[in-house]
Amino acid sequence: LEPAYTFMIRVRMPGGVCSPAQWLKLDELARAYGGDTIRLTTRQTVQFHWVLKENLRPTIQKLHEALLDSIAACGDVPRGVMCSVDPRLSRLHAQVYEAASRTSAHAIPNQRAYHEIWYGEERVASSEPEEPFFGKQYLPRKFKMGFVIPPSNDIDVYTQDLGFIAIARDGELEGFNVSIGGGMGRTDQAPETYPRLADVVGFIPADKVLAATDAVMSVQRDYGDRTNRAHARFKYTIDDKGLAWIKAEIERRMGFAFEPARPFAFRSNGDAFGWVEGEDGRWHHTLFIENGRVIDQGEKRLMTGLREIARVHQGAFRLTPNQNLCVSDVAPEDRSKIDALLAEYGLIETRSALRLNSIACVALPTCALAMAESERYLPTLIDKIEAILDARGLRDEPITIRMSGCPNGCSRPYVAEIGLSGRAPGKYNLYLGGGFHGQRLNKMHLENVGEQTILETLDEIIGRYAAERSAGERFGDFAIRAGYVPEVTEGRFFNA
Ligand code: SRM
Ligand code: SF4
Repeated sequence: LEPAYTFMIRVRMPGGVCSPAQWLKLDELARAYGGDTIRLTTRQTVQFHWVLKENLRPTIQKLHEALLDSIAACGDVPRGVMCSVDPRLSRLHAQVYEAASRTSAHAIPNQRAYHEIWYGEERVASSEPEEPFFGKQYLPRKFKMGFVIPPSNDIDVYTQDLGFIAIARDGELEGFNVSIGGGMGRTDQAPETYPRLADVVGFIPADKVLAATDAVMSVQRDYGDRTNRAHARFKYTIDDKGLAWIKAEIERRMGFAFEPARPFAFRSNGDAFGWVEGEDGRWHHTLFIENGRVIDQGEKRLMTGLREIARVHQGAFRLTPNQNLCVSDVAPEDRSKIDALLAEYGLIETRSALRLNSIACVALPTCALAMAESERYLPTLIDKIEAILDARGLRDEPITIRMSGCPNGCSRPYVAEIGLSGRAPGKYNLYLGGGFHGQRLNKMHLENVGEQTILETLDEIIGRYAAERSAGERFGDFAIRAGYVPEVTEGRFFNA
């Protein structure tokens, strides 16, 4: 008798957009095979945990019925392509989303093996012995791409291997500033590994996105380190070869030069909660879903509520890079229907600005790499930090806080104003000084500390922040100005 092995399935969902019908399928599969819960991820998609080995094929086949798959959602391939959610900019969003989903379709490996294994397609021995772009093997390591629409940096574009920053005039997309070389992953006690923020290398017209994607990915394919996985991400290829060399090589492969980068400005990397009206007059409601966990719990019946919304909703669902969900494209006359369901299932709540800007990775019990709790612990830690903020009148002050159960950084903790990465059960490194809209790495302030030390430390710093901050000064900026951590200007200096 074989042990009851369980698996995780991650769905490919470019830009986090799915239809209500697709959501109903995801919900059905979660109830049938996924332990009655859906997990929204930091890259705008859905994961099922607890899928028994014998249920893998039925799950993947039923996803297929809903035009969903898990191709390139994991592995050394171009991963799920992200796209800003901001629903207000309807016209621009449609254009940028189209570019993101086209890039996803273009970049994923073009082979039939997935279809043969999971859908039972007949194997044709002579078909495509080698993948046309990747060749005999995939990339040296995972490769992440995202499209962002300023002023929101919700996708944390500087943490992507390849980022496209939309540049528009009068709501019409002109092209993208291209950023390369972001990444969060690092290893404790291995200073040669570090998070790195992407560099903006120039501007390309909108019709050159696929050419740029191929050129950048091929440079990493050909020059990335295939001998050491801890040093194989594109960020290390760039630091080893030099940014100027990499940029010139990309231009050579594209067959044209980047234009100078065009001006843009980010304001935050969080989500806009509640109802907002798009420029096309349709409405969008973003729901806070703590750490992306969709589940029925007591009065708050998220799983059931979203199912009931999907049954009546005529628009789309958009999963956000902050693990939240936007019920989007609601006609004005349908708003009251959605409001009634949100109220009926206990989905309308008031939260502190800290909690609304929080992210935790999955970690225990399903992540085999976890060294400490994350998703199951951050909410209670935030309860305690909220008490500190309340005492200083800072409940509504947005501060970004992100926790990961190990140094890999799946919650992108190294750009948070308060970052925590797990070292051992109950022990975390505390990082401070990240940029509010993801523009600056943070720096370790305390190593391997428990809850009491974290709270005492934050109590002191938050107390000083309340008393001494200058007008509009962000918590991360204050932590640097007050001398708690030095500013990190480059990933290479993160461990210095
Ligand atoms: Fe991640 C590995 C979960 C976003 C950096 N990540 C894992 C695995 C698959 C563990 C494993 O390899 O055995 C985790 C599965 C846990 C579980 O129980 O489900 C896992 N990563 C996640 C998710 C679900 C976290 C979440 O709570 O939302 C995110 C899924 C995103 C998606 O939909 O595709 C997730 N992971 C990220 C991000 C954030 C991002 O991409 O925006 C990062 C940091 C950015 C980056 O890649 O640099 C990230 N995950 C890693 C790494 C470190 C990579 C590195 O360069 O060192 C690993 C480990 C590895 O690859 O060796 C990892
Ligand atoms: Fe697992 Fe570490 Fe990623 Fe958290 S950060 S999901 S613990 S690999």
